[in-house]
Amino acid sequence: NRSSPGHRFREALQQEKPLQIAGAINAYSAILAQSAGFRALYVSGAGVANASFGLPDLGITTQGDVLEDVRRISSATELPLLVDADTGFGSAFNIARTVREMIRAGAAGIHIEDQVAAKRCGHRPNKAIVSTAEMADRIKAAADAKSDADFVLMARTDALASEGMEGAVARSLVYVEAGADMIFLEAAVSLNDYADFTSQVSVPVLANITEFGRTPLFTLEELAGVGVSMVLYPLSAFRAMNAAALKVYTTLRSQGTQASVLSDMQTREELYRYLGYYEYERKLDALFAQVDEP
Ligand code: PYR
Repeated sequence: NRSSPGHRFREALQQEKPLQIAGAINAYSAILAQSAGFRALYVSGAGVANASFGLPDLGITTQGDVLEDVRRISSATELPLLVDADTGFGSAFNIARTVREMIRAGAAGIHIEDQVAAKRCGHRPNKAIVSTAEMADRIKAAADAKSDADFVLMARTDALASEGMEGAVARSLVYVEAGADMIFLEAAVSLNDYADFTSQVSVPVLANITEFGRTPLFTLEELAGVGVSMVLYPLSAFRAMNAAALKVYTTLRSQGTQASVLSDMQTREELYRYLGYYEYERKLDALFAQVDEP
């Protein structure tokens, strides 16, 4: 489908090499990221859990929780959205439903990972993964449910930590065979890891450049040099927003005024500009022009 979000994601992948994918924690962040020039956005599972529910990224949020955020974000932007679907939110029929509902919610693609359902953040210790066969079944169920051939089905492997490069490559080849269009290699620790991986896996590969995790903050140029096709920044803006918010809250409590932190704030004028506020207001004025009473 040439106009589908999945098709637009694949177009973006052709236009930008590697494709930078920005995490958008909510609809307004999506507007900001779009205005900064990104061609694709990301809905992070950790982000949904942390920001929308105040919960850790431990597989606690549900399919419906993520879908609600996807609907809100996809409504606010033209950009294609890659969505974190954790382990698919259940067994085969649940995974099929995840794919159908994600398409309906406006997602361009999802990634499903090979961790056990009681998943952990990809950059934390003691992750456990399911068998290659079980993960292949997840991918087959998802691929079979695609109503749009362009919808992107990405398999994420967390195998590097427990099975090393050999395991991660062997698994990924099986996942591609099962229907994965792209691979997310989670928690690589060196550029050599990516070079090694991309030389053996022929589909587009995503690098997750999340801060304070196991992967160093490799630059776009470095990642381009080792065959990476997509570079993800899932929570970068969110972390900055959180630090700014805490500073404002503590300043209000300690100083009784926000005067000293005004420079950390986006102004009302800027907010209105990104929202197109004045156009809405003009429309309102035109629609409900003052009619003089007789
Ligand atoms: C997350 O942001 O939740 C990822 O899995 C990358």
